[in-house]
Amino acid sequence: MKIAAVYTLAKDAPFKALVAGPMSEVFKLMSELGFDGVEINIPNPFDVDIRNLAKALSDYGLELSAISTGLSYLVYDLSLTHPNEEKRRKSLEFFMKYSEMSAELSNRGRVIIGLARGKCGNRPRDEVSRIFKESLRLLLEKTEDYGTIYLLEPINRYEIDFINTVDEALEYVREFNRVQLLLDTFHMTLEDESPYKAIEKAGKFIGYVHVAENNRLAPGMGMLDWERIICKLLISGYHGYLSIEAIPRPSYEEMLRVGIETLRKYIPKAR
Ligand SMILES: [Mn+2]
Repeated sequence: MKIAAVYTLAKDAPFKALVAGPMSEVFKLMSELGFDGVEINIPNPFDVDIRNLAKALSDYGLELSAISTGLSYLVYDLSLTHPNEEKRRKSLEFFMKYSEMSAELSNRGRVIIGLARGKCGNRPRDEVSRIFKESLRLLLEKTEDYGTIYLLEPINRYEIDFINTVDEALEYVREFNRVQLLLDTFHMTLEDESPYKAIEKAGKFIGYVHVAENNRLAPGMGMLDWERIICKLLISGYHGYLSIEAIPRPSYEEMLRVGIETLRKYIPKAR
């Protein structure tokens, strides 16, 4: 298993469970602490200096673990199921660009579908689900050459009203190749019977994992049993990234340090 943490290039991002700050400082610390990769949360993929990013990753020996996309929803109100067709089209363009970037920066690329799937609001769930499948089909078709893996993340009901549980997400993951499950220990604690059982249920469909405590602080600062979580993941056959997506308290430095120390304790040495 490898360890990453979520970092954003955005200043004053309206989402707080991540690390923000000067890229070279953050990457340097992550590299010193022994992180394998970094997940980058990008509000606007058309507004990124890819060369600079690629250089920073290589300078500090970090791999791009995935690109997260929730800020395209929070900042630009774009989503794959937006009631407004123009916004939907724009969201698809963003996702195509995320996919291109991700293929450029890693050898195929993983792009997260979290909040940017959009919400139901007043619309019936079936209708939103139908639009979502249509958008997914288009996106997969247009990104076939990149081979991007899309990571669909169940998110708790206080943040979005569409695809909250692992069960709900499984419907899409089963139907589409190149769509895998992103399990988030914080969301699973709120929505599923237990995060441990949800991991069992998700089994071979798990493509990526976000880790944070029940209170969304770094692993080691809350109530979850990390030995049990890592053990369940390994039994499911998952050997990919654990990406720390936590509120940077008391500081991002401390959050990263405690997070990686806690996880390392339970990850078998031979990786
Ligand atoms: Mn997450």
